[in-house]
Amino acid sequence: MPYIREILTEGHPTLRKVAKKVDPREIDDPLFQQLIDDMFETMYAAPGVGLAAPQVNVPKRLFVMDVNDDEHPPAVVINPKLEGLSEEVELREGCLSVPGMIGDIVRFKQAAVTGLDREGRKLRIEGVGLLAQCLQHEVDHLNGVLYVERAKNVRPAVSEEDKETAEA
Ligand code: GNR
Ligand code: NI
Repeated sequence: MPYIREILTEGHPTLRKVAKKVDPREIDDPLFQQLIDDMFETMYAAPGVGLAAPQVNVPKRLFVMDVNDDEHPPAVVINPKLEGLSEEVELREGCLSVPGMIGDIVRFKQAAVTGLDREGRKLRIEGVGLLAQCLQHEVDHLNGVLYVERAKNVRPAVSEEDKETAEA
């Protein structure tokens, strides 16, 4: 059964480390499949739209996401490679590992990742808006980067709109 894991917060060293590539042979290991299930469970409970493995203290290159739109079902991406596909825009962003805060950050408006799915098959996800933002945010986590070090005007989430960004 999946369980909710503890989400690390800013200051924990795992969040600042470059995560290790997943050996594709590990993907069908029941413990690895359990990790994926637990990451979804943890992300939905938070709630959040994405969660990277280092946030649950697993320094491996994978993340889960569910941006809740019709075109993009929930996904897990293993060993992602990011492509920026457009100009950059400034966006408001939050992170479960920096609770209650938001900031303004420059991101590609459109982006894609390629990688492997939970069965070890190749996958590509491309999109704009929150999906593109989330892809970039999660890949940053795998490189030991928190948005707060690249964002401007990091501040407590006060308005309802800010809180939505901070929480989901
Ligand atoms: O839930 C989340 N919401 C969010 C909002 C704007 C930009 C990025 C994100 S990702 C965040 C979840 C999280 O911290 N993933 O690592
Ligand atoms: Ni985050």
